[in-house]
Amino acid sequence: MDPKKVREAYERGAATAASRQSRPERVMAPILHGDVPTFAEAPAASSPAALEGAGAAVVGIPFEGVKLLDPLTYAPASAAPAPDGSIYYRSGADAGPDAIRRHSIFYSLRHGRGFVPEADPDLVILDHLRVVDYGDVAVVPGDVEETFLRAHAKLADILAAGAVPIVLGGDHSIPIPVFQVLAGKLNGKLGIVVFDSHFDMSYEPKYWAGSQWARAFDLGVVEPENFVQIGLRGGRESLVDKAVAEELGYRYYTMADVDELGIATVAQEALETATAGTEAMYVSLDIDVVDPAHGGQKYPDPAGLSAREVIRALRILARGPVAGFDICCLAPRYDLQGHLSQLAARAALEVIAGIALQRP
Ligand SMILES: [Mn+2]
Repeated sequence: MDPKKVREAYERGAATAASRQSRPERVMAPILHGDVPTFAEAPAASSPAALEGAGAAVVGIPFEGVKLLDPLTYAPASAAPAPDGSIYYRSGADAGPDAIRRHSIFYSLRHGRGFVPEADPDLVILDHLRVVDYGDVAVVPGDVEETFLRAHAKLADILAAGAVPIVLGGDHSIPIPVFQVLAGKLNGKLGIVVFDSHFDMSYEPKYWAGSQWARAFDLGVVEPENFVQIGLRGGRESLVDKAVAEELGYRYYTMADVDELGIATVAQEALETATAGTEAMYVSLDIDVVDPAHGGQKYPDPAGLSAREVIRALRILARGPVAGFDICCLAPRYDLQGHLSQLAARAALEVIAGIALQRP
């Protein structure tokens, strides 16, 4: 066909459609990969140069972690069905970043430019902060060392641009590369606030969702007096972990403490603890701290924080010097209605709002 006639046919077709008031063109959301949009339709940053001027950079670390081979407690991620006798086989945190991004479309920055009235009645995130999505770390399932090397590289790009990493996990090993890279950039100390149902105070294995805080203390810039855990509960805590927590002497709040004091008091105290004499604060949200009524968890432990409590706590903490934030242990395969993924997207938005509020 004559190329000129091809073009004319297309133009006539478009004119006919326009006369019938059909939508003239599709607006494509920025797509990260497959059917996954960028976080809240923020621009995709596909190179370090594209991070320039960003105040917050979302990055996924879809790493399931390393499992211990005890069929009564944990099982290898690749084993399906669970081995005989397994009472605790749930996985799927590697699908967390995609699920959070899909649900974040509800908070598209194109919709209200990041208007978050609860954070502040006049807050419009994009008036203060450039938000970008730096994609995912190319994880290597089962190879924690290589995965963390790759994570280091992407996180270093984000910090070099002066942006705060908003990290979507992955299991609870994924804070390790984040605070390792952060520690290298700081002159002073780093405070850490952890939301979790569990102590996670193992010393070994080296890189594991359970020994991550030992690796934080190893850095030399995280002191127990600036370390806080919120939401511990249930009948699965380890006596060893408790003994270690008391040896270290850091402050932790069980759910019973939260009930007694109220989440606002707990969050305010945590902010003061994590920022006393420190240069910056890292916040880690293991989504299993939220009540499993929402579904979607690797390690559901009933009677956790409500959605309102976790958002309120993050709002208070995000007024502090947040240098990094992660959400981990979402298991989308158990999030049948998507409500926990939605809450995770909302949690990330709340932290970004707090960062925006501190910018001119
Ligand atoms: Mn946990």
